[in-house]
Amino acid sequence: TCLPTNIKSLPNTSKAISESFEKYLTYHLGRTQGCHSFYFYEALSFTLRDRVVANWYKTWEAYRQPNVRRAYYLSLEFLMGRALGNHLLNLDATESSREAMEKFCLQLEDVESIEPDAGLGNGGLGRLAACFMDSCATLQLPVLGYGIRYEYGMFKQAIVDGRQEERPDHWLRDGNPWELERPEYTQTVKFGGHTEFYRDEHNNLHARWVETNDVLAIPFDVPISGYKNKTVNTLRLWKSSATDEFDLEEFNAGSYTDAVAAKNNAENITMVLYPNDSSENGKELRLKQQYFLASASLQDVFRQWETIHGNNYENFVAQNVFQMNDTHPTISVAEMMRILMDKKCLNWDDAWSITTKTMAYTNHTLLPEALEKWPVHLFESLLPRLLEIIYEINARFMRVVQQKWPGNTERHARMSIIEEGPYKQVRMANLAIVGSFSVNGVAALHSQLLCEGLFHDFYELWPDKFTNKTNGVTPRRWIAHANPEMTELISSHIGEDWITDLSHISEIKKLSAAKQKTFAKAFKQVKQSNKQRLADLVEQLCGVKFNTDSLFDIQVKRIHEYKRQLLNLLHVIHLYIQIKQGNTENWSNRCVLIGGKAAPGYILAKDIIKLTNNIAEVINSDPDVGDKLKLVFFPNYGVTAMEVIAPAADLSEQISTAGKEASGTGNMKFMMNGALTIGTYDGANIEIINEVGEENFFLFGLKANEVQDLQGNYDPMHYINQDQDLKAVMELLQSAHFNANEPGIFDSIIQSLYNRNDPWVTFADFRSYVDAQNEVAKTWQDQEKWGRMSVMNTACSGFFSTDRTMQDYNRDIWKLDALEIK
Ligand code: DL6
Repeated sequence: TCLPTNIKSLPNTSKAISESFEKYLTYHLGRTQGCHSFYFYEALSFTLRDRVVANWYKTWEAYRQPNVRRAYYLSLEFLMGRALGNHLLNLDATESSREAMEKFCLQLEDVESIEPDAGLGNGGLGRLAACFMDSCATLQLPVLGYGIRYEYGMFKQAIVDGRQEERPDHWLRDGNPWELERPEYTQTVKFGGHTEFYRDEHNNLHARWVETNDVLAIPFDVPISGYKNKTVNTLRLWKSSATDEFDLEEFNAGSYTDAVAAKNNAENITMVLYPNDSSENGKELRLKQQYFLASASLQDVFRQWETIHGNNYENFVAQNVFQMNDTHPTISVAEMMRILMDKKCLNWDDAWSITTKTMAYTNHTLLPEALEKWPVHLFESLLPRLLEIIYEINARFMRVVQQKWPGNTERHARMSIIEEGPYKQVRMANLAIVGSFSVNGVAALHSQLLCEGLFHDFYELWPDKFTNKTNGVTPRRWIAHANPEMTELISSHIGEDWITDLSHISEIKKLSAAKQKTFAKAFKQVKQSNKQRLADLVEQLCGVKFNTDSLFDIQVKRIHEYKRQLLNLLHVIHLYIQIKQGNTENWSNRCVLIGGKAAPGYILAKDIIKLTNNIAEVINSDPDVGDKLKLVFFPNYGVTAMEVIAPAADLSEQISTAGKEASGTGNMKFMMNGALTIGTYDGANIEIINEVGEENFFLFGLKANEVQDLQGNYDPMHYINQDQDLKAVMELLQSAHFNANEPGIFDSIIQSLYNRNDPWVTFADFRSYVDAQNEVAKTWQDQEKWGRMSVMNTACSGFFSTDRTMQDYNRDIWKLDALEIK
């Protein structure tokens, strides 16, 4: 053919955008005015997508060159949120699109608000992956994301009678203009069957996996544009689909419908995201999802490799690196071995050398219960060939351990990839560590605790494998997009460089005294206007009026005992008691907002939501309380909600039990947007303190080692007996004041707090938390001081950009060259 290979970039002028918009709406979508507003969003998205296609194509071309080293980010979760606003920002097309929309009497913000969140993740881990993708494109790093195109994303949380109800999130129902189906790159993924051995013409023994149930993996590409550059990276999401072959036996036996129905099993693999963030799922379908992602993605990488290099894998290590996001995709280690040995006919040693030089693993948790293990019997039936390979990896690894620690059977048992016991299990973290050249944690303390605790044995064996890579968040979404007024203000003082190099944001500190003063004043005004935006949303969603002069005190994250929303609630009850007792001299009015989803099977977390709503109802309707205190549970917290919440926060609650939160990234979003943090010495809080100084942070609570020492000696009554405030809070809670018509509903929460084995030691931190909160209230009285501290938080947030995080990964692990797209 003589089709053009040089696709031309399209102009971003408002005229060009409005023409294209009209064309899409009219001719492609066949709609006119009066149609459902989704079509406006769709037409504008197609218009914008057209404007990334040329550069997308060029980026692929550049990455296809023979010597380009590439990284692949393998993740079961990418919590992308909305795409349109992000591309508008990156393409510098916001104002021209706004103008274009006005021609059709549409508000750009209204059109943007129609887009459903791509909620393909649970929380921190998935959102981190999304921020990484953004930073890699902006830094022009050749990184390809591989994930799953879940038909149903993270459930929608409805609050009914104060309780969480889960509603399906069929985000793809109306179509997704941001994806491009690529059926030409479909892969086949095998399940079931058994292994067969055979000899080739040179009498070498090989294995092949036969009589399998095959499933097709169809890729859908999502463009990831860099900020005002020409790089457009790709997030490749796999959808499962049935192969065209029917079960002929069943078909011929007349069970046509059964034969067709069996195909549903294949389609089900990518149907739904598992909504558990910190406990393993243990479900067969989940293991299928993990293998499906690993197999399809690795095959895709080999396909691309072979189109350029044929069957020569000599340089494969030099040009490819895989980053596994938690244990979820770590079956990739065994799958890589299978492909290299069974498909490419390499011997074990060569295959193992390639695998262990290209795989890298990031751990995201310190909770042992979140480390995935899979029953061996599941592997046996679902992935028999992979299990054989894992056994062989383990046998060889155990020889290394035996050599290093001869006869130390306890250590051998701990390090083995296979856990013995009533039923054997495959330990995915052990497989990941053994199969990778790099293992990293996500904050300094987390990485240190991994080496001292969970992964200590492995650290002793391979100390050089372990590093820290402190998390970050992308300043494009979390400042430039979410907080345009603050962006404008900062840029007007220090220029725009900070958007792509956040270390520049510290220049705010160097402004002349006079400029600092005007800056601080304007900064406060911006905060006020963002608070109004949130107050309006809260009123709309919760029916509660937030006074924007009050301190906005915010805790949004997954609901979990270790994150200690309960500690926050105990403090709220304490404040309520103070108000009722008239102890309100020098009072600082507060609006407390708590939001987050609970895993559907996590009953106690769901009770915490109910408790929040019940307390809120009592407080918000008590005329004695008025504006002194408000409490809301913000429903259906997610990425888009955070874009409104973070810019409006005065106080960010990061109050996990020390040693339990791997990093936290919400803390960084709040800090960037000028919130002060009240927090424990945990996760990335520690690095926040290092950057901003303890004088600009409200630190409280036990340190990780103190929490550790307390385990086994924790006596909740000790704290109750010596603290009248805590006693009063618990008495009120136990008196059914907040559940007058629902007796006993909070008994399990109360019991958990009184439990001597409470791993989260909530009572132990109550006093220092309340003291720190009193300090917060006192500081709030001095608005000038608060304002200075607030500016300092933004000015010191430079370290927490994912651009820095990606540069750290790249320097130490990936070693990619940035590629400028011309
Ligand atoms: O690394 C991203 C994010 C951290 O910021 C959180 O501290 C951590 O809890 C989260 N981890 C997970 C995985 N499982 N668990 N628990 O979501 O990762």
